[in-house]
Amino acid sequence: MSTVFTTCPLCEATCGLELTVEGDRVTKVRGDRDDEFSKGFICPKGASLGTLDADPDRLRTPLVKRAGEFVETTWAEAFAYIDERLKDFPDRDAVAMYLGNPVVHSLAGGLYAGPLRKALGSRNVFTASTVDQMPKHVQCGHMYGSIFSIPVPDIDRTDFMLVLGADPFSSNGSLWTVPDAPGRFRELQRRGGSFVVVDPRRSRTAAAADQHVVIRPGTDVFLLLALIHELFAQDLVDLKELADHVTDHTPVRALVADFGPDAVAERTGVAAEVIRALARRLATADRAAVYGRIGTTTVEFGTIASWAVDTLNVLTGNLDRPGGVMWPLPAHSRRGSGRGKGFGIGSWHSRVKGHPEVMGEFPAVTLVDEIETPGDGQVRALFTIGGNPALSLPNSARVNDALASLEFMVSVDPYLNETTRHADVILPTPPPSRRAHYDLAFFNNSVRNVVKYSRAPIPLEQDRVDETDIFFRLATIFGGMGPAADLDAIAAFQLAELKTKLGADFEPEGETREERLLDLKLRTGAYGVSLRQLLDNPHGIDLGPLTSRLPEILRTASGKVELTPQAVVDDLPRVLESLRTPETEMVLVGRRHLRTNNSWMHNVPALVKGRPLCTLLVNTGDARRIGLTDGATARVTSRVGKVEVLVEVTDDIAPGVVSMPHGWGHDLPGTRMTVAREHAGVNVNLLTDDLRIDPLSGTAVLNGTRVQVVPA
Ligand SMILES: Nc1nc2c(c(=O)[nH]1)N[C@H]1C(S)=C(S)[C@@H](COP(=O)(O)OP(=O)(O)OC[C@H]3O[C@@H](n4cnc5c(=O)[nH]c(N)nc54)[C@H](O)[C@@H]3O)O[C@H]1N2
Ligand SMILES: Nc1nc2c(c(=O)[nH]1)N[C@H]1C(S)=C(S)[C@@H](COP(=O)(O)OP(=O)(O)OC[C@H]3O[C@@H](n4cnc5c(=O)[nH]c(N)nc54)[C@H](O)[C@@H]3O)O[C@H]1N2
Ligand code: SF4
Ligand SMILES: [Mo]
Repeated sequence: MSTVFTTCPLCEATCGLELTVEGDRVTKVRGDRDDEFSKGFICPKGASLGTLDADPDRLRTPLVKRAGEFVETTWAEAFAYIDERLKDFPDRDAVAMYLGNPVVHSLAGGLYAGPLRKALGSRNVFTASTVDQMPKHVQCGHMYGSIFSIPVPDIDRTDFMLVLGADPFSSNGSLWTVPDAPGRFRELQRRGGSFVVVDPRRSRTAAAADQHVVIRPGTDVFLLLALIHELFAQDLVDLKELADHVTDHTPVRALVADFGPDAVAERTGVAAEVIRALARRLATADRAAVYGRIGTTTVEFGTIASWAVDTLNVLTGNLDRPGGVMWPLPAHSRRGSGRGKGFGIGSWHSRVKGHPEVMGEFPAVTLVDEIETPGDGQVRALFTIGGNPALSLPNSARVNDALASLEFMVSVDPYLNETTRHADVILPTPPPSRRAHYDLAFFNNSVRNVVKYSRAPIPLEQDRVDETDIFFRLATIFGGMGPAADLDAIAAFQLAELKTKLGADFEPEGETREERLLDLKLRTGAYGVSLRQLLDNPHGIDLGPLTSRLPEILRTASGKVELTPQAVVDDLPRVLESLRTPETEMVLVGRRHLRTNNSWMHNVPALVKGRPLCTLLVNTGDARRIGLTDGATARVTSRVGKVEVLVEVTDDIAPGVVSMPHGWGHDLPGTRMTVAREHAGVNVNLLTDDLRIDPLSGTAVLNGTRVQVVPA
């Protein structure tokens, strides 16, 4: 029996875990009380890591489909088969790739997702970002010149937080790495601060807040613009030390002129007086932070709403200031020069609908168009990497049909699920206990500068292949090097190149290719820490509170924060037009539960036990009017589809709004997820509309879907 420390890869909170390992099994999981960052915090998902890890449905061996049936094969055969089949698709745009959420949670994704995309060389790359946070990347690209420069609330030092469309008490934070978010919010209140939550639902976070502002879904953009309006109207604009680093802020006043509190009150459902008071509270707090998440990004005006969030932070002088919103500085990164080329989209366009490329990818909703539409460049083959588009993309019925029509499909995924059942080859990834961990993505979003590395708690079995090697192998196959290239030789060559580029005069150390790469990045990084130091500190190293990074962080051509990007200015008339269009229908929104993780953790018994989690929340008054009772079944219809779902009647949801979580609907044929099948639930994305997107970012509108609800 041994005790091993690692980081939980299941959500963005990056909690330290203490694992008890007996033989090849994790027999106990606890929060690591000595973890420098999470200090022992753990949630039910992390606590179930041992069961998840040992899930008997988890695939161990590659599967290949022969005459419609999956059969086991060896790794060498699987890779050789993929290499062979790819020869049928000389036009690289015919081969698409979809990268899902777990890719950002692994060392494999962090180091090799980029090279993998590049090696494929197809314009048809899609990721879960365009059903999620892409508006935030685009906004930060426009304002700061870099899509990854997303400022995060400095919750431990703030006095006031305004939270819109996020439920960190359930999601544990997103684009915001904040282990024990509930504890930090409570600590904020204990030291005399407060927080306000804007949400159509009384979420767990809203319930704990000092004030819950109930809003009509999809209308945060109007509320945010009205708050900006009020800062000017009440003479509350004060950029403080920011003034030198921001382009002229005075034009903003005219941009929001039509969005006064009285103009937006009816459409948002938020009284004008509430908006005025909120603006004053935000501006008069010593240190304040505005934070928006899913409810502000997967909506019609996601990019404008995201711009408005940070514009509020700028106009109150809270950007880049302790207690405001700040940029972390990860140990594997370096400081910048403060200037760059800026950001743009549309270097190329999608074949069928002409969508501009954003961050080198197309909107996930248009993957189906590219598969369905014949002609030159039609997508006929697909690689899904850690993604479940069959459940996670809007208009799932259409997605499923499209996946079924592909000539060739490969999935890098540990499960035979709703998506991978369509694959010709499944390459299974090892469980969390068998892999090394370093958070290349989330150290970029964390509320303190921290760094931690852990080796695989249990060594990988001989007959298995690490996900890093799967990615690397696929990249070499895409690159035309065949199914058996010498990965070590290629890695050594690449490491040498990078060494020269970074001007390193030392030999990177480590047991694996990935360790040597990390060591190089770390030792040439901002703090000069080494892999060796991280190995000596299994609970992580605290590099201190966030510090100001202006102007060094900027990559704009002007060397300033661009407060009025042209793309935003050009889209505002569309926002105004929408404000003037009344919206009276019933609308559907999403939610998350502490015990879920998108579509793929419903196979863990402890996480799905008890009352069903996949229910339709209906307001008490609406239920009475429609004739629905608690526990009844409702039929919900939208433009794209129809589902029947269990009803939960509650006052926690606003009138005129219904809420349903995503990631359910596990009753499809041909999958191998025993527990999930028993708790199948219903796929909400049979209702969400693939034709509705935020055009500035290509992001799907998943909140605010118009629906009709009747008893089934
Ligand atoms: N209606 C509605 N739809 C939504 C959302 C919503 O709020 N409402 N949310 C959206 C958001 S924010 C997101 S991020 C997407 C998620 O969309 P996806 O990323 O497409 O879906 P996930 O459910 O996260 O599926 C993850 C897949 O990765 C596999 N997997 C698990 N661990 C690993 C691993 O270590 N390696 C690899 N290679 N694979 C692994 C799982 O088996 C599963 O197949 O869903 C989006 N869809
Ligand atoms: N437990 C758990 N944690 C997760 C996940 C999970 O599936 N389960 N998924 C992970 C992923 S991939 C992501 S992206 C993050 C997301 O993290 P969060 O954004 O915190 O996600 P949610 O918990 O869905 O919270 C969104 C809230 O927005 C509200 N909402 C919906 N529409 C609107 C609107 O138009 N306006 C406003 N103001 N509010 C609205 C919903 O009622 C809900 O309370 O969570 C991550 N963490
Ligand atoms: S909060 Fe997230 S990182 Fe922490 S234990 Fe839970 S799932 Fe893991
Ligand atoms: Mo997400």
